[in-house]
Amino acid sequence: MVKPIYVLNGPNLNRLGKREPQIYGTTTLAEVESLCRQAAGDHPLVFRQTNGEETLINWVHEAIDEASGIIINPAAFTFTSLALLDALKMVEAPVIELHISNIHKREPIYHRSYVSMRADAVMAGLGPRGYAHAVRALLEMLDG
Ligand code: CA2
Repeated sequence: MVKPIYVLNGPNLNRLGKREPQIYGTTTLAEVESLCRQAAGDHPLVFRQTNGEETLINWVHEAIDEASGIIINPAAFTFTSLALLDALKMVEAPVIELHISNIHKREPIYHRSYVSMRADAVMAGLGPRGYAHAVRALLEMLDG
């Protein structure tokens, strides 16, 4: 049985498309999910968002056994959560860290990502369509 790709989203991303469109665009998270499903084609995909650190960590634990790979936009937990980094270190499958905005173009507090210390690839600044690119990239990593 083919294991699904897990696309996990952190805090405040449920508000995507509803504020700060100059940074994050006008695409909603529901539309991002559709873009991901289109890009995944027949490959199964689990798409989730939470505002809670504990929930995000529990989903990473679930993905250890259940996922073929993870695309994660940890939002603010990127810069704060050693617990999330520790959970991701337990994952053997490929992990792509994704940000809608280019975090390196922003204030210095957005420059140090704990998650990047585990991620196999980091994508930032491609807007909401970056998710579709990330799904295609992950499928290539799984094929290769
Ligand atoms: O660019 C990204 O994808 C971010 O991970 C989004 C996070 C931010 O903390 C990171 O620095 C970069 C969350 C931003 C706040 O949430 C919003 C959601 C929708 C619209 C505006 C803000």
